Amino acid sequence: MELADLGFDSWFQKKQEESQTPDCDVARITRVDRDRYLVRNEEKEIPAELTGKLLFSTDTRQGLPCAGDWVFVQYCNDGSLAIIHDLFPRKSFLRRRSAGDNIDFQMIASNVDVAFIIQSCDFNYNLRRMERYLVMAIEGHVEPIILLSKSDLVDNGDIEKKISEINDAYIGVRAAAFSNKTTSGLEAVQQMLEKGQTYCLLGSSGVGKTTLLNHLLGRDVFETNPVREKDGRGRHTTSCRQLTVLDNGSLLIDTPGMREVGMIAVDDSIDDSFSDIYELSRNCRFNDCTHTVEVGCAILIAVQNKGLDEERYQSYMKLMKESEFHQMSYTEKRKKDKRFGRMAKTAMKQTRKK
Ligand SMILES: Nc1nc2c(ncn2[C@@H]2O[C@H](COP(=O)(O)OP(=O)(O)OP(=O)(O)O)[C@@H](O)[C@H]2O)c(=O)[nH]1
Ligand SMILES: [Mg+2]
Ligand SMILES: [Zn+2]
Repeated sequence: MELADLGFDSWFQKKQEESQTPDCDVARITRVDRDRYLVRNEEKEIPAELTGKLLFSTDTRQGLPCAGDWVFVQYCNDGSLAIIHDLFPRKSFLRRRSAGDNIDFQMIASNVDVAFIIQSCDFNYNLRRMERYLVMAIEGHVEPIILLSKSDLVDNGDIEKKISEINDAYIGVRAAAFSNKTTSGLEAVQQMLEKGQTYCLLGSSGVGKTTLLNHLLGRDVFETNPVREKDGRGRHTTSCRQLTVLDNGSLLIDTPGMREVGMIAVDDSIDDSFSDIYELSRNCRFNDCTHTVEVGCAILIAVQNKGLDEERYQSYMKLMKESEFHQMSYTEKRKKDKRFGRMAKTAMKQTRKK
């Protein structure tokens, strides 16, 4: 395998020629699991570590490697360990704002050509959430394609209605439905994948991202888990971001379903520090509960019953508001462009020009 097969194109070659790191090799980050990394080179996939210099010179999270990054490495231990000296500039990226922090971003993946924004046809389908992902892709110069999964759970009329709704709302964005269960529509998805191009699966937990990856691989390589029956919510099965090379030579990054509280994508670390509240929120009656006024809000009930500290609830809501504020600025940007489609089209043209 050559670097080109992993997506190393003339854009990156040029960056390499311009770089100040001549005595290093080049590899691509295939897996990030907290502070552990895997990289892939022409021959194999091996563990990697950051140099202390890189670690301590980076004061933002987005300065650290993410899945899909190209990096400058030196090998040690007979080539069984890579030391990451520096990152290549990113041609494109998927990232989201860290809540409670005005400037830092959490990187999801980089150097992605196409983002598959996946929602299931049943509980998970939601145009507003879809829009957040679309903005994320377009701002990162990534072409979005919308995929509706679990088409087996609804009838054909319903699928057609949803697809035309999406086509009306987001002009110029491709949308298709498929089922991992009946395999209907899977061939069409397969045909979207081109050799040497990088794709990223985005969407809530339980929509079937990893099941799709396993299908495309033709083997059950990665773990999947059933969703909760009453509301179709997933169990956060995939826990790290990982790039896989498919048989047809395309590259696919699977990601953990994003935790969305009240439809706001929040930073994992905040979610982690409020994991008790997060767990409670899974029992709210409505999927898009804002935890402020809703009947059947598990968080409000817990506050009332003194099962959850009122102050803790307030500080959680404060962080949520901040993150919502950031998201709102996206919507405002969008409003400036009268039509989302126009914005999408120009963004994609710019991406192709690069
Ligand atoms: N009916 C139906 N079930 C599906 C389909 N695709 C996936 N599932 C089921 O949905 C559940 C969740 O699938 P996963 O692939 O683990 O979902 P995921 O998006 O990877 O979830 P996270 O890793 O938690 O983000 C599994 O039980 C799958 O068998 C589909 O097309 N139809
Ligand atoms: Mg998964
Ligand atoms: Zn609630």
